[in-house]
Amino acid sequence: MDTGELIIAVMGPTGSGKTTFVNVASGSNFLVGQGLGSTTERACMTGTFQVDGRPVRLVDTPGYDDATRTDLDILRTIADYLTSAYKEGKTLAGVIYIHRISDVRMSGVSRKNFKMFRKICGERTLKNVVIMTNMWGSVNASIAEARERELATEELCFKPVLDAGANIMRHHGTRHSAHEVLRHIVSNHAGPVVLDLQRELAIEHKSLEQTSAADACKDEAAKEAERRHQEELERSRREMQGIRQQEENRRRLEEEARRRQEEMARAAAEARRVAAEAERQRQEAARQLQEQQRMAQEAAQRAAEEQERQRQHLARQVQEAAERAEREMQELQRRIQEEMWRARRRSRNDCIVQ
Ligand SMILES: Nc1nc2c(ncn2[C@@H]2O[C@H](COP(=O)(O)OP(=O)(O)O)[C@@H](O)[C@H]2O)c(=O)[nH]1
Ligand SMILES: [Mg+2]
Repeated sequence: MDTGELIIAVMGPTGSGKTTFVNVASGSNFLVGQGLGSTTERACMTGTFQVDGRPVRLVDTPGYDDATRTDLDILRTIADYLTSAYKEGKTLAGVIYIHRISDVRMSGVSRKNFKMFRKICGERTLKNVVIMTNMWGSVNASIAEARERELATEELCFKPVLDAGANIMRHHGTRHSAHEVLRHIVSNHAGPVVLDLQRELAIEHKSLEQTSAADACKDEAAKEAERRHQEELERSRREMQGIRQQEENRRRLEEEARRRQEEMARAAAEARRVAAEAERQRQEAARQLQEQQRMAQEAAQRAAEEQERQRQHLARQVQEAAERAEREMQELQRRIQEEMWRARRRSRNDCIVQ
């Protein structure tokens, strides 16, 4: 059933701006991602709009991201849509793969998305593929141009698909710029494009798991499992390190507390020793003072006794001197008395003689 409509699928990593581009180009109002939980989960087709007089519809698709769903789950969503569209005769005219020029380098998620994209498209459809860079306004122009050159010339980036016929174009966020990109596909259109994934599923009747895209998914899933395992190991290692660190911190704190306790005990013992020494010195000083007082008292007593003794000795001497003087006086008086007697007698005798 060829309705004359050209259907173009838009693919790329989550957050690359697929829904924004689809809305700008078609005037649709699909939900644009603003954070977790607001990404496109199913493939959805816009209404018809005109590019150079040709009816065009765009298919917005979910991107592979590590956060919410498995790669195979997302591939199944895209595959279901593409297969039923193919069976309904809604063949594609081309595919746009979006890459943010603001990305400093192609991250693991970007590479995974691009690898899956290549598996979905296959080699034969690449001339109907446009690698579209956007977000040019978010980065310095010369840096963006250098990145674009690198993306176009690096084997690990877009070089292989560009060599095989794909084109790289810029989108500047406007409807006009979006239509420039679409115009390129519309003007290149030379018949229905059957992607490898559509061929394998709708023509070769393979199961999804048998397709080369699912195969790549399995690789990715194994890598993803390995990556998660490594992350888990790393987390456990960090946790162990954290526990060891905590243990070490606890041990260090305990050691510190023990050291402080010892220091405090030492300081308390020293304080006790100093207090005891001060008490001993105080007692010694008191004892010395008492001793000195006692000695002073004894000396004073001795001095008083000596003084008394000397006073008594003196008094005795004075007494003795007085008694001696008295005796000598009496002796003298007696002698004088005698002399006088003697003199009186002599004088009486003299008178008698005469
Ligand atoms: N600066 C800038 N931001 C954009 C552009 N396109 C999309 N965005 C922003 O990028 C985020 C993801 O956009 P969205 O269209 O949901 O990406 P999707 O996950 O690929 O569909 C949103 O915050 C958009 O506003 C663009 O061209 N320039
Ligand atoms: Mg989206």
